[in-house]
Amino acid sequence: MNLLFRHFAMAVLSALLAGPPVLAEGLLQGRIDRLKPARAVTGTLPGPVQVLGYAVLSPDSVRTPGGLTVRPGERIRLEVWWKLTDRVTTDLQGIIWMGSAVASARLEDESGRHVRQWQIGEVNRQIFDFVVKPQYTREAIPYFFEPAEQPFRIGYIDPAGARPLECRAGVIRVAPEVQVDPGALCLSNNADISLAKRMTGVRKITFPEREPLKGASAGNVYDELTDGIFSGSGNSNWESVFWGAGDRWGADSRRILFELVQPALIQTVVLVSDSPYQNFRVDEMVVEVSEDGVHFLESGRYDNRSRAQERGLLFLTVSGIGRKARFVRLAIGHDASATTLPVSEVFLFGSPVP
Ligand SMILES: [Ca+2]
Repeated sequence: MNLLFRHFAMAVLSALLAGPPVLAEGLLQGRIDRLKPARAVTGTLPGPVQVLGYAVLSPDSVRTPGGLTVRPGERIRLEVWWKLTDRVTTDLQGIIWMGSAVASARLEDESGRHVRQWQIGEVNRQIFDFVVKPQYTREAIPYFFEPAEQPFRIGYIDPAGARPLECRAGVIRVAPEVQVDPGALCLSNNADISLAKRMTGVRKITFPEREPLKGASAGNVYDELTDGIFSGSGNSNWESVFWGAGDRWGADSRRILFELVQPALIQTVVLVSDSPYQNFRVDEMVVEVSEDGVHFLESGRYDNRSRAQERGLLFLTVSGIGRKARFVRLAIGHDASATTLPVSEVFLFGSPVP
């Protein structure tokens, strides 16, 4: 056991023992061992139950130098440590919030003893199954290169009052929703990408057949595609361009053409569509590349039907393209139930070819 951990374990142990000892020594050692991956939370609130800490238990996750990393959409087990500090007479409901995802269960220990049956000072853990779903905002923009720590909250409510009595923040290290090769650059120079990872690789954006409409806060339909997902208003739907539905899939009327400054090896294309309503969304994308602007070659197709069931930011992604191009053309489509195709942003990733 390394010294630092021993220090941490002793600190946790003294926190657990703040009340009268309630556990046999062997049991306690077992609990301390279970706390190895835990992150402690500090401070107290007036509620009768405190959150001491939590641990992420996820067999499918990978350990990276920065810590345990989970993937968006992954179902993980979150272990929460509760401590009863005052008498509880009603049912309480433990809750985990992350973005728009919520996991909730009656607050109880592992053997099913409800918090009403606990002794004051007692510490227990409870496991929540939980889907990792980051919620993106102007303050928490999507990322493509490295994992990032995403906040979540642990708390509980009194079902009668429906009022959170306790709420604590934690973080989970979450891999990018779309992972881009760390060696690539953002050729489309999108404002959401750090300056070190982007360049002015696009000379001109055009709409070969028909310009889209402007969203409520869009400056113009060209800049809107690269000025940031939440730029200006902070509302990713207002910061979009729109096409109406009604054209058959395969029609050429909703295409976006990027002319690059110089040839580049195109790796990944991401089109971000904000879908606040079921009928506002883009379902399909075809990526074509060309060296001369005349002969185009289909290089990938996004067609994930399950996206039709999801709201929020949809990332239509084609990766592993690996083709040299001076022109990249995207055609977008929808299935029968969509009426409006919003495009918030388009990211082109790759490397310039000298
Ligand atoms: Ca935008």
